[in-house]
Amino acid sequence: MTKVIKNGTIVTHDLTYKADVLIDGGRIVEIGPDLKADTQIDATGCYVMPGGIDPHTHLEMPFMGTYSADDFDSGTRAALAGGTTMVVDFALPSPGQGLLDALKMWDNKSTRAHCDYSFHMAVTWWGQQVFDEMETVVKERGINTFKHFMAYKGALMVQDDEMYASFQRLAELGAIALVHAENGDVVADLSAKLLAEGNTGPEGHAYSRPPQVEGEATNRAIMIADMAGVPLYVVHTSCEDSHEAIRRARQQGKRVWGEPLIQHLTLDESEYFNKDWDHAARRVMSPPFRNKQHQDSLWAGLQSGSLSVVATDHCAFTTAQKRTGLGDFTKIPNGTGGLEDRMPMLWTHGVATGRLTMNEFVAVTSANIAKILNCYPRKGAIRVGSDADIVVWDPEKEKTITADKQVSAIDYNVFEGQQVKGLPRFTLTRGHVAVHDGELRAEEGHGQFVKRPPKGAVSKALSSYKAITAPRPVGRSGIPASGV
Ligand code: DUC
Ligand code: ZN
Ligand code: ZN
Ligand code: ZN
Repeated sequence: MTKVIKNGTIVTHDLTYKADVLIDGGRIVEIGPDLKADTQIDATGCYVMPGGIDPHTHLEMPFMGTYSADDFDSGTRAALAGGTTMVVDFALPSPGQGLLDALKMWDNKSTRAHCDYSFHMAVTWWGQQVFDEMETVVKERGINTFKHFMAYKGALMVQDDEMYASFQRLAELGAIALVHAENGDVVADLSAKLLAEGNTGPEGHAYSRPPQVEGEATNRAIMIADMAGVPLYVVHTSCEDSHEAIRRARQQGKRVWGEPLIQHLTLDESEYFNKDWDHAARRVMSPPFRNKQHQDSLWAGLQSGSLSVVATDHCAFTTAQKRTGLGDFTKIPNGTGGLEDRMPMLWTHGVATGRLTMNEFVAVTSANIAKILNCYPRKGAIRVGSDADIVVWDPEKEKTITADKQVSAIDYNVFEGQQVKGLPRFTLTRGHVAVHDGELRAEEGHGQFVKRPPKGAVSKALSSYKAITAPRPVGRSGIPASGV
């Protein structure tokens, strides 16, 4: 059964033009005028864009004594409802657990996915097993991105020597290092002091994670990545302090990318001072929301290209789950939703305000992500041969965001009451019409795993220092970092 999308304007990261799109077998097979097919999708008045890719989600993740409430069923349905056709989730070994063992758990959870997906692998501890299994993860499983938590002391956090050893291993494998960049030692100390002084409410969360803890960790990660010779992707860049470090590194020729979240672009720290405990706690995430100057910095980064992608860090908890932190902000599960709202919110606050062009919108919601993560042009493109992951975007369609009507399994929405203009009329996942005139017709299990092979070595930044004559460093567990 062939399908054709007719009468729309194709918008990709580099081009805007009128043409029909012919789909067969889940792929785009022809682009041009007057194409015919078995069924027709009317895109009159709409933009035909690559479906969004959210490079940062946590679906059904064990975290802070509970599990995030959206799983691969509700999470990927929410994604499709908002025009996102691929998510990249984090496979998270518990400390001591093997990478391949953790991957099995994520393989099982993801069988329910309604749209395509991939995984990043988290490195939550370091040892011979992790070192060895990394090769299989990269070469056999097609996962080329490994995340390191510089925060969550006593749980997920890795030390600098572990991070350095891991980064060198990734450099050998041609993979990319990801970091959650916050100084976990400082956060732990500030948190303890705040609690001791009686600051137990959600605003304590924001006070315990000032922009400096993020700026410091981002700078440190950039320097360690440079010494190891590995490209670096900084997740949830939320402030100027971190953005500045990324900007500088990029100017120096280093392969460093920054990922602001839609939440940090559109919500600010005043949310934590709301007198309603539930309101504030529902918005507790790490890093926390910042002030207007930091928001302006993030928008400027997207405009100038110093920041590359917009994600959600979708990690949704119900109000009941959040309430485990009543009386102690350090026990509020960290995370907010956003999968369904990222595209409409970014369009409304970015494109409709003139801050981003439509092509830049496509770049930061799909094409750049696909390029960095190495699944372009299968994803992130409207090209012959690309997967038919397409959103038919109606710039005139409006709604008010409300938890009552959302797909996500939680009982509130951090964007509650926001008016958005610009929504999917149709969303196609590998040719299957999952959103039809705004109505959701997703299919459980339709989603497939997307392999992302390593890109290979990158050329060295001209200005970067490399300790060529120094002895090869040894990881904390005594593993020679050279990999032999
Ligand atoms: N931050 C969150 O808010 N939740 C999940 C993990 C993270 O880093
Ligand atoms: Zn994180
Ligand atoms: Zn995250
Ligand atoms: Zn189908």
